[in-house]
Order: sequence, then C-alpha cells, then structure tokens
Amino acid sequence: MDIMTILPHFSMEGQITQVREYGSGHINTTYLVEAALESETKKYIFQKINTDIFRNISHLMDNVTNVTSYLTKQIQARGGNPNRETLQVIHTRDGKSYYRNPEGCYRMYHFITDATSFEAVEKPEDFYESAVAFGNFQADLADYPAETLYETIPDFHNTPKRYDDFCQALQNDCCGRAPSVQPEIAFLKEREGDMGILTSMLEQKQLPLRVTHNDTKLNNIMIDNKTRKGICIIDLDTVMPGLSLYDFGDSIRFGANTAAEDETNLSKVSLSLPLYEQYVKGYLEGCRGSLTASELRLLPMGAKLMTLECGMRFLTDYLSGDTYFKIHREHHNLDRCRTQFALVADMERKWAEMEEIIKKYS
Ligand code: ADP
Ligand code: GN1
Ligand code: MG
Repeated sequence: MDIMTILPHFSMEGQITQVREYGSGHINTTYLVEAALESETKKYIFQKINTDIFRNISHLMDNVTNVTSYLTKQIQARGGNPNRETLQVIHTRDGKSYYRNPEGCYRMYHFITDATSFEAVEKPEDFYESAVAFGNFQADLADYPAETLYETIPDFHNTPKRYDDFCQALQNDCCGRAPSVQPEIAFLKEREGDMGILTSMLEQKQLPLRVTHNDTKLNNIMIDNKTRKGICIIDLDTVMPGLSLYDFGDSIRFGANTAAEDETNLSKVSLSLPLYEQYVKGYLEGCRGSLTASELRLLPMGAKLMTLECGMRFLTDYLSGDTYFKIHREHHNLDRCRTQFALVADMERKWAEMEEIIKKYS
C-alpha cells in the first residue's frame, strides 16, 4: 500500500511530515499521521480497515458516522467538546466517509491529543474512570434507534455459535495443531453447558437488547492526561445491538487481569478483585441506574463468558492457522488462549466474592 498516494484523498490539513504505525489493535492497521501547518502540527489517525473481517465497509462506516453524529449532538447539548469526546471522521475530498482502492478500504479520524489508551491498568482510578465512561456510552446510546444499526459482524458475541465454529475448526484441524492443545480442548468441553446462558436468556427476553460497544478493552478508551477521566470511547466498529453484560464482561476480561492478554507465565494471571470492584462501581454509576435486576445478577457471568469466548476465539484462530487476529510471534494465539482460560479458572475460584461485590453496589 502506498500511503502517500492515499492520504491526499482525505480532507486533511497541512504538509505531511511523518507517518508511522501506531497502537496495538488486533484487527485494523493503524497509522499516526502528522502534518505541519504554519504554527502547529496536526495529527490524524489513518486506518486500513480489515476487509476480511468487516465484509461491508459501507455499512460499517454508516454505523460509525451515524453513532458519532448522534453522540456529537449529545455532547454539544451538555456543553462538552465533541472533538475530544467522540471520534470525528475526516471525510474524503469527495465527501465520503472512507476511501476504497483495489487494495483495500481506508479511513481517517481526528487524533485525540493529550489523552492515552492504556494497555494495562496503571492506576485503579483510571480503571474506575474507564468504567464510568463505558457505562455513560451505553446510557448515551439508550435511545439510539437500534434497528438502524447494521450488524457489522453477525453473531459477534453469540457464544454457542462461537463454540460451533471452534468445533468445526477442531474437526478440520487444517494445521495439525489439535493434538498439541488437548488440555485447552478439554477445558472448553467441560464448560459447554455454560456457553448458552446469556443467549438463551436474551431469546426468552429475560435480558434487554441494548446498543452496546462490544469490544470494551482498556485500549479502546482514551483517558485524558490531565483530568484522568475516560474522555472518549474509540474503536466503534462493533457498536451493535448487544447485551450490557458483553461490555461489562469484556472490560473485566482485559483490564482486571493481573497479567497481559498474551502473558506466557500463567502464574501471573489472575482476576484482581480490587480492580473488578472499581469497575463494578464505575460501570453502575455510568449506566445511571438503567440495569435490570437480571443484568445486575449476571454481571459475573458476563465476565466469565466473555473471557471464555475470547479464549475460544483465540484457540479457534490457532487451529485455523492464525487468519483472524494479528499475531506477532509463533503460537501467539495459543498463548492468548491460555491466559484467558487461566483467568476463567480464577474467576470460578473467586465466584462468591465476585457476586458479593455486585450485591454491595446494586
Ligand atoms: P483496532 O480495531 O485494530 O483495535 P483501534 O481503532 O482500536 O484499532 O485503533 C488502534 C489504536 O490506535 C487504539 O488503541 C489507540 O491507541 C489508537 N487510536 C485510535 N483512534 C484514535 C484517535 N482518534 N485518537 C488517538 N488515538 C487513537
Ligand atoms: C479484537 O480490535 P481490537 O484489538 O480492539 C477483537 C475483539 C477481541 C480482542 C481481543 C473486531 O479487538 O473482539 O476481544 O481483539 N475485535 C474484533 O484482544 O474481533
Ligand atoms: Mg482497538
């Protein structure tokens, strides 16, 4: 891809001075672009969107522009700054939300300055603030017309469907890796009965379908460097109708783990109950009392199933030859799978405490 021929299609300002790969997302390829104006440097985020994973980019970008326009109005109404508090799409010079050439699809956002997306919790208060912000995000979108959102990845958090996909990959075993992952396969099979707990409650209308983010890892939120508040939720590719338990669960999976998602020393992996508690407190505040009794009761299950599902997705990708998640070393997806399963096992050990903490704040 020749970036320098693609960038001029976007309505960006200034003379480009630097382009470098940026961030550590597993899906898109992200660049920071710097451009000089007379007295300032402008920064932009430029992304090659993963078109193997997102099959309809026009629908995807319609979701992003519609959700960010909706949020912009709400932020303006409360006197906030939409340029810092939500993503802003930089359109192409012919007014489109993305640029397509034979090699792929590209988009550009304003860069949110003086803010950080963390790979791990440095201060518990930051995790609390991220929880408030993710809760607020859900509350802000409570009246968004959900039926107008496209499902950018169908069945994204349909855990039983993810299990079927895993079984299929296991049966195919296209890389001959199955014999080396017998303990991981057994771990999943032992928990087969848990997989459908949330989806069947959703089907029976015992849990409300909401507009949710669906990918609430800590590095998908910008924390303001000065105020340390969760200022902007990013990575809106998977904003779709979903369960609040998905958003809560995925944040716990990533942020309340005492180790990195790809840690190889599994003795470092555990659920930090103090971080879990900070998140519960912040998320419930951010949701502003909107969660039902069933949602509250099932928050620990959200954390467990999102962690189990993510581990299962890493394992499925490992069995399928690492075609979905970006990997940076051999067996990376297997390492990731193992941390997730170790975390699930620790949650099961700490189940009573996890439930107790929910009771304390509801
Ligand atoms: P992926 O889907 O691959 O995770 P993201 O959209 O999350 O891609 O972007 C990857 C990283 O780039 C983020 O974790 C964040 O650090 C950075 N980033 C993305 N958008 C912005 C933005 N508008 N301003 C500043 N940083 C951003
Ligand atoms: C991916 O895009 P990113 O890196 O924020 C994935 C999530 C996984 C996560 C695991 C669209 O998130 O579902 O939970 O990796 N996103 C997509 O780290 O599949
Ligand atoms: Mg991301």
